[in-house]
Amino acid sequence: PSPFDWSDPLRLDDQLEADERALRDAVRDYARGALLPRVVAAFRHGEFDREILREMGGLGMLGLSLDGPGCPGGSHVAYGLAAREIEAVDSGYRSALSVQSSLVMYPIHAFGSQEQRQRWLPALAAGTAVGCFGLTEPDHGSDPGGMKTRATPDAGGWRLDGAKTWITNAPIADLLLIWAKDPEDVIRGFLVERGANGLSTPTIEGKFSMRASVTGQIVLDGVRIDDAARLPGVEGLKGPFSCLNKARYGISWGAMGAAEACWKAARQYALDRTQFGRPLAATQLVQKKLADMQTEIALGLQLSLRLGRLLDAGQASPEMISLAKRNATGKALDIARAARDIHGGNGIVDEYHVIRHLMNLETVNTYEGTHDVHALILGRAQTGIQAFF
Ligand code: TGC
Ligand code: FAD
Repeated sequence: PSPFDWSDPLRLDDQLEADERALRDAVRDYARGALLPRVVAAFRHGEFDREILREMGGLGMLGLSLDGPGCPGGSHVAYGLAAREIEAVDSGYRSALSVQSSLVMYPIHAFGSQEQRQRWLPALAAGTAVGCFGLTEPDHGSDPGGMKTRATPDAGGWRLDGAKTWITNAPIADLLLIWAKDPEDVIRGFLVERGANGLSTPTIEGKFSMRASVTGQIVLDGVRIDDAARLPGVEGLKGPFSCLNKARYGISWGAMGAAEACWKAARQYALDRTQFGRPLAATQLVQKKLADMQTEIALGLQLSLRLGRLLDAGQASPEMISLAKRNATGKALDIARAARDIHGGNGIVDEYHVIRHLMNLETVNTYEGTHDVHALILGRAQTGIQAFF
């Protein structure tokens, strides 16, 4: 038999370990069996079911690459494979996985005290506690270093004042990781719990993208916390950026998962739909579009796998992650658009899924560093010239 499989042209499957394949298959069964049947209604009505985090926790998907208390202790590659399967259903569900794992559990694991690890990691890994990551502010998105949120020493603890926006899961989070500047302008991380006086988390309404994910603001109006709620192990921008490295890596797999879903839907549609007396798939223009999708996805997945292996070996750099995040999200957006086009008018209906992926990928291309910000990171790394300002 030919070694060529159209759906896995570069034989990614052969490059995985047996436990990685098993994890991938379990997540795929869950995503297709439990998430796909509810996503159309969730997106239509703009609802995120927090039960999903408990389900992910039950399958050992939260904090997958961490070995802290209650954590599964898998590889970065396993985490990426999970992100790919979940995002093949919806980027919003993968967002929940990314935020909980990379943006909340990872910093507690890497920079938290023993008490913080013991208290939060088991509950976050089980999905019984929901976390969120507050970095972006209304006036500081791509330049988080300019943040205005303040942490002021107050009777042995801290007082937090400021506002965060565009925060995934803020309205439902039990634990809010807030990045704020101290009086010396040093950025520090603080673990704020739901119920704190002066804390509110209004939902952002009117989104046309990521509707199956809840997004909100975080308003901190003199929120008082103990010093024990400060992450002791890190200060400066490298705190939040270290978390972003992990999440951006996962997104590189996830965006390819969404792209694969669009590609396969477009291929099937083109085989089934007849115009001018023959299937759309029998036309040269459509075959070229399918070949482009297949090529970019095969290359993108190889890139993510290579990066995952380097991360597992402790040899990856932020620039490699920028390259992968930027490539995957930009290419996935192009693929989703072409897949929508192949579906004709049906392509704009949610039951065909591609328009939902397309709208979600607009966010994925923007968050965690926009497509252009990652170009500037790569441009700086190869020219030595800072072009942000
Ligand atoms: P710069 O001067 O470059 O660096 C400041 C300090 O940070 C260190 N650093 C990093 N450390 C670890 N990993 C990285 N990737 C790092 N990048 C920088 C750097 O070494 C330096 O340390 P030190 O000790 O020398 O002070 O900082 P800059 O202010 O010039 O940064 C520029 C830029 C554009 C690279 C950066 O600001 C950036 O990446 N902007 C994009 C912002 C962003 O990605 N926001 C994401 C918000 S979270 C989110 O979107 C979650 S969505 C999740 C979901 O729902 O899935
Ligand atoms: P801006 O920074 O204002 O950028 C606008 C445009 O200007 C972009 O095209 C950008 O590329 C361009 N631009 C900016 N600077 C430059 C420059 N120097 N040179 C050239 N072009 C430039 N944040 C969190 O902290 N936590 C979360 O959980 C979170 N979840 C999110 C969920 C959703 C659904 C969305 C949409 C966003 C989320 N974000 C989150 C915020 C996200 O990270 C920011 O939207 C992103 O970093 C971009 O910031 P901005 O929206 O302020 O855009």
